[in-house]
Amino acid sequence: MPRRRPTQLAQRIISRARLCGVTLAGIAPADALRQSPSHRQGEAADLPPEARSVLVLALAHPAAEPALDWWDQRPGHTPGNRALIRAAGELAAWMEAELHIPARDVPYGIDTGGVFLKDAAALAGLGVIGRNNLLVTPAFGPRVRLRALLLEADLPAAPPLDFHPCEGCPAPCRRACPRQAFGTGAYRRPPCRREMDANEANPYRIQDVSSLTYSIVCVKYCRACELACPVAAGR
Ligand code: B12
Ligand code: SF4
Ligand code: SF4
Repeated sequence: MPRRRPTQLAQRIISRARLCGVTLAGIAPADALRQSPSHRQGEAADLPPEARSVLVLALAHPAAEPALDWWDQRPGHTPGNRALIRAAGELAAWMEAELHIPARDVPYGIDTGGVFLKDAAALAGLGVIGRNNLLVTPAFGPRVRLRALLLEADLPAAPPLDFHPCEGCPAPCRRACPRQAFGTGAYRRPPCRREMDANEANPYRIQDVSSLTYSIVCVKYCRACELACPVAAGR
């Protein structure tokens, strides 16, 4: 294979990610993630030393397709996350075979070796952290879900994003919260967690599209702070 400049290589990887079905992709240096606000808190395991770059994948979860987000007991848990896992697997295989870059899909949970995906996505230039405490992207607002791959290759950092959606916004995201999780200003986890517990206590039964004979039980977790954000809400 002829040697490519890192920028060309990064563009090629991002284009391939879109072919694998993700909506957005971006690359951040692993060292920047090691130093990010959430990773500095020390709740997560250190990134493995061989990781040099982080490829972040985002899948749009528009309000018109709520089922992408419904949580069930099957592997991957939501249709959107299963699509992201599939895309990450295909990309890792392609990178190893075509580019000879070792790539590792990162688990979702922080306690199982995952990374802080919003930090990674902000550093990869996909969006900014909004006043709803979520990644807000220019093209899909906060209505995206994330996954990451660790790459053993140095790739160029994304340029800083000139995007300031919360400036001057009256923050409908914060007023929409049914538990006043933003009552003191910053996001607080305990009230939000109480809402998630209430959602789990009220599961829904839906038809399994892959088999007309079974129905599955799923949880529709609260998305009020996400759906209330006007950024790209028409998509
Ligand atoms: C644990 C978890 C939860 C817990 C606790 C959430 C929390 N924030 O504490 C519970 C169950 C309550 C929860 C709720 C929700 N979650 Co959640 N959650 C996670 C998980 C697994 C880890 C997040 C975490 O622990 N963060 C650490 C805490 C301490 O930090 P934090 O509150 O996020 O705030 C940090 C950042 O904002 C960062 N930061 C702030 N400014 C800046 C600027 C820059 C430049 C950088 C780099 C960083 C940065 O610093 C802060 C302090 O560390 C991630 C997946 C993952 N592996 O990352 C999904 C994740 C964050 N959740 C997600 C979502 C969508 C939700 C919900 C809407 C529920 C739902 N329907 O899915 C709500 C939204 C709540 C909210 N407004 O924040 C998405 C976010 C997508 C997006 N657009 O941002 C993620 C990424 C999962 C996914 N499928 O993609 N979640
Ligand atoms: S509703 Fe406004 S303040 Fe809230 S995240 Fe969206 S742009 Fe920012
Ligand atoms: S997910 Fe629901 S409960 Fe949690 S902060 Fe957002 S609006 Fe509030």
